[in-house]
Amino acid sequence: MAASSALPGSLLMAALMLLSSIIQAQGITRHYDFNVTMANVTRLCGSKSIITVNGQYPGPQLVAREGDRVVVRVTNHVQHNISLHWHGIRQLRTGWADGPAYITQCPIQTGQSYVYNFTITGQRGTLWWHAHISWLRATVYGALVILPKVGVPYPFPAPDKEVPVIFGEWWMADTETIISQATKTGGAPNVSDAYTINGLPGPLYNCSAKDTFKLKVKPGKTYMLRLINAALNGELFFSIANHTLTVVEVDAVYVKPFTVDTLVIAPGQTTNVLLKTKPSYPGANFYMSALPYSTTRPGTFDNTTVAGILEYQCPEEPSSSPSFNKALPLLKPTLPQMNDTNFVGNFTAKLRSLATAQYPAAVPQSVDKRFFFTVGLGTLPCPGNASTCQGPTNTTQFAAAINNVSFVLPTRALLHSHYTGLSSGVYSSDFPNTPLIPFNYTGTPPNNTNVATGTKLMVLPFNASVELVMQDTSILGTESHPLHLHGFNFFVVGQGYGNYDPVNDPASFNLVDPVERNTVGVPAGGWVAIRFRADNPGVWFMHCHLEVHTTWGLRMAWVVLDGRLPHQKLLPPPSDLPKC
Ligand SMILES: *[C@@H]1O[C@H](CO)[C@@H](O)[C@H](O)[C@H]1NC(C)=O
Ligand SMILES: *[C@@H]1O[C@H](CO)[C@@H](O)[C@H](O)[C@H]1NC(C)=O
Ligand SMILES: *[C@@H]1O[C@H](CO)[C@@H](O)[C@H](O)[C@H]1NC(C)=O
Ligand SMILES: *[C@@H]1O[C@H](CO)[C@@H](O)[C@H](O)[C@H]1NC(C)=O
Ligand SMILES: *[C@@H]1O[C@H](CO)[C@@H](O)[C@H](O)[C@H]1NC(C)=O
Ligand SMILES: *[C@@H]1O[C@H](CO)[C@@H](O)[C@H](O)[C@H]1NC(C)=O
Ligand SMILES: *[C@@H]1O[C@H](CO)[C@@H](O)[C@H](O)[C@H]1NC(C)=O
Ligand SMILES: *[C@@H]1O[C@H](CO)[C@@H](O)[C@H](O)[C@H]1NC(C)=O
Ligand SMILES: *[C@@H]1O[C@H](CO)[C@@H](O)[C@H](O)[C@H]1NC(C)=O
Ligand SMILES: *[C@@H]1O[C@H](CO)[C@@H](O)[C@H](O)[C@H]1NC(C)=O
Ligand SMILES: *[C@@H]1O[C@H](CO)[C@@H](O)[C@H](O)[C@H]1NC(C)=O
Ligand SMILES: *[C@@H]1O[C@H](CO)[C@@H](O)[C@H](O)[C@H]1NC(C)=O
Ligand SMILES: [Cu+2]
Repeated sequence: MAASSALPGSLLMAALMLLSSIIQAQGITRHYDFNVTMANVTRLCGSKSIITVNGQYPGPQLVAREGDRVVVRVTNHVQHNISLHWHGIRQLRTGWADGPAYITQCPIQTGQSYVYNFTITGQRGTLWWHAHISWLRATVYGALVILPKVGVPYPFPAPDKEVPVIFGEWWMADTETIISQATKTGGAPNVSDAYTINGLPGPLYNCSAKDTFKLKVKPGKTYMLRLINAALNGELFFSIANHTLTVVEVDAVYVKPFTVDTLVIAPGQTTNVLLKTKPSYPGANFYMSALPYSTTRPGTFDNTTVAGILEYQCPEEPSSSPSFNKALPLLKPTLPQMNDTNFVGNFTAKLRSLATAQYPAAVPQSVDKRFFFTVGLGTLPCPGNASTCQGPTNTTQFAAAINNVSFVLPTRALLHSHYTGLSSGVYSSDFPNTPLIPFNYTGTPPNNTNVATGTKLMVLPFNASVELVMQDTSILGTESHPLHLHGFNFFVVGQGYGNYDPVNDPASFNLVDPVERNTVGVPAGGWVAIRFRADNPGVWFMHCHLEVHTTWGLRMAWVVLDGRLPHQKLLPPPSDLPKC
């Protein structure tokens, strides 16, 4: 082809590419159709009818780019009420699409549809979506992958392949029966029978070897694992035998890379890691394993181990050949003891924001509103009589609270009540700033462990700079609580063990490059300090992401008021918003 005729063509091509990158920079709309349906799934030699999206378990992966609009039409074909939450999505001014039932919306009832409509602004990485009503997220969850804008590279070497690795929890029995039984007896719900990787329990359980996640890899490559902890109650240690993991991102925010043998991931958290495979065929297979981190009594949590297999493809065999690798030695990782709180503290202390010009850490340097919340367990009078009560004593049931308030879900949605100014009889705006009765939070627990119940919210003016210290308590035992805040990312500026010291501890706060995330573990017997800017008007749920604690009341909500300018106000509700 002559140069003279090629020139206009390539100019046209360049113009088209420029045009498409402009369109891409503004984002496109991604449509998804989510039918909530029942499906029969067999695990551990037992078949069970579960709630799913589109019959898939785990649910479909949602992929978008930073800047895109996501429109998900959810239709409920099952007998249970449902709502879906896009975990970690900021939902700027679109709280109506956030999802927690009775907080930002009424549930989608049988036969109804609701369209979740939101944009992804200033976020890229791994998040996830899950049901946000009762315990339905046990089976209703999936990955939410946010790619960077077109032409924007990762701030680390591009991986050869990206793979979602979602941890879950499997019960042989129906999870709705489990939690309603526990609520009736006041006792702790039955623990799960297995942990899962991408829905598969793996070879260490009875009758489960065929349900094993296998990651087939080639030597000398880099894989990015998008780790998501979708387990209901299990905070997890994760490791791959004879391989290291380089952490590059958590909760859809890049971090300064660091390399570990074992990492910790709490329910609600996501972590992207780079896995470099060995330079040549190693002649072995490797377990990737996860087991729980818990400081509670044995028997009160699922203490089993889930394993998947990292399988190198044999260089002599085509990748489609039957599993040649079966006869090879299988190497297992060494995981910490299940109660190794020091390991968890050391790991979380390594997390740091990138804090570069392109990815700055916008840590609030001054504070307008300061709060101190205790988070932990407590008791309430048992719902049954002493002969049927299965709580911590024969007259008390398990409960959990923030600043002694065990949060009761309303029967109407909080966001709509706030928006319409009809909060009376739905919620009150008197959530306490600090515990009403201070005590030695991590010392001998008080004699009266009963908590108060209520639907109390904390009101924040638009754009307030907030510092919140969350303190674990020793009432019924110290425990790590992964607290998740909807509508915001926050910076983890400090953490420590024992009681928070408001005089001396702030001196060690990191206001330069603290990690930015949406779910943070309040250390067992310790405290964590976070900062965020209340720049997103709406009603935002904050709760422990251990589902058992949320059920017991370890939850509350913030009301962030509208600002004065038009773009600082909550948008009006969509016309199909479910009613209750
Ligand atoms: C959802 O259900 C509708 C009606 O039953 C059907 O037309 C549609 O194809 C389904 N979508 C998916 C993704 O299964
Ligand atoms: C699940 O299995 C039961 C019992 O075999 C059957 O009646 C039902 O139709 C199945 N459900 C689905 C969604 O396949
Ligand atoms: C989603 O929201 C945008 C902005 O409000 C609106 O223009 C669009 O029509 C909505 N899409 C759907 C399917 O509701
Ligand atoms: C929970 O465990 C108890 C004790 O093992 C058992 O009696 C009960 O049936 C279990 N509940 C469910 C829903 O399986
Ligand atoms: C795996 O690690 C063990 C312990 O460090 C070492 O002895 C062994 O040679 C390694 N094997 C492979 C195949 O990398
Ligand atoms: C798990 O807990 C059960 C019940 O308390 C106990 O019998 C078992 O030894 C524990 N297993 C491990 C691996 O800790
Ligand atoms: C952790 O558990 C082990 C084994 O049960 C026990 O020996 C050890 O004292 C526990 N450590 C802590 C810090 O509780
Ligand atoms: C945690 O870090 C401290 C100080 O660096 C070290 O002494 C300790 O051994 C570490 N603990 C664990 C479990 O890694
Ligand atoms: C309840 O517990 C108390 C104190 O532990 C004991 O005296 C009483 O007999 C128990 N009652 C029943 C019905 O188990
Ligand atoms: C709180 O309890 C802890 C653990 O028993 C103890 O070490 C500490 O001295 C107590 N603090 C105060 C202020 O009493
Ligand atoms: C609990 O009650 C006992 C007996 O009344 C009292 O001696 C003790 O100080 C109380 N403990 C606390 C932590 O209030
Ligand atoms: C579904 O939600 C509505 C509205 O809150 C409620 O009235 C109804 O009882 C719920 N249905 C079920 C089956 O839980
Ligand atoms: Cu908790």
